[in-house]
Amino acid sequence: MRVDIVSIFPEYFAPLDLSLIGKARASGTLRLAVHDLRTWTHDVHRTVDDTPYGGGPGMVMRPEPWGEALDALAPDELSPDGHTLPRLLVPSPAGVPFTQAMAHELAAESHLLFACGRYEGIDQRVLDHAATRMRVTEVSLGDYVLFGGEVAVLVILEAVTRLLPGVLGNAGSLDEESHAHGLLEAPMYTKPASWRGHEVPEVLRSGDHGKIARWRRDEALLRTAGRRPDMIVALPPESLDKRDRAALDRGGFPPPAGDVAK
Ligand code: JAH
Repeated sequence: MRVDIVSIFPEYFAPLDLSLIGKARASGTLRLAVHDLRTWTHDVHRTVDDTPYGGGPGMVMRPEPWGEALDALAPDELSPDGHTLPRLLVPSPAGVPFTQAMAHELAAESHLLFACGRYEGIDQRVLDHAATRMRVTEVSLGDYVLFGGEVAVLVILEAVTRLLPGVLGNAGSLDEESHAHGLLEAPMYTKPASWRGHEVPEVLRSGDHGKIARWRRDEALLRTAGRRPDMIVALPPESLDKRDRAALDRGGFPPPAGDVAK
């Protein structure tokens, strides 16, 4: 997979040299380049922002440097290797929610291009113009505001690159993890069996794999019902069998109408 990132703070991406993402880069699984947006400015001050039309606080990123950056990194002509245009991703609090499903979708792309906004964001025409030539997705990690899109790109790339073939050593762990099955995971334990007066649940030490699987399923259901009732409601009804329903029942789910978490 090829990944290009455009930012006014390319130093933010130093962590991408580390750990498993660093290894994926070293092995050639991931071809990643970080670009300074100011490369595509032409004034002495290398200006990237200006005041917003219509007034209001803060500054908006000027369209011209972004236009040149996207022209350079997503050229109209097909490249010699015949690759298609990149998928442009723009982190924004106004984007569509980033999910594990979207991480899988992005892991199947051959080329991702990330545009990191700062200040109050990027002039909308940059995205509107780009959308006439390539797929553009404004993406949000959650309902909070950051200084800019850089940290969001680190998060998205971590979620995506760990899904690339050969990046995770233990492929089995990919389909058992939280969000793969629409439930939060049961708690995990390792040695020692007793630690500071807290014991590992007896069932996990029983060696009865059927009982362990059922216990983990019940814990996953109860945890999800308590912390993420929205995820229980979103489950396809046929994904819950009688024993699942009994577990949720014992956990007092669903709560009586009107009794919503504040
Ligand atoms: C803030 C550009 N949902 C997380 C998120 C993503 C991006 C931004 N904020 C929050 C952001 C300012 C400028 C992007």
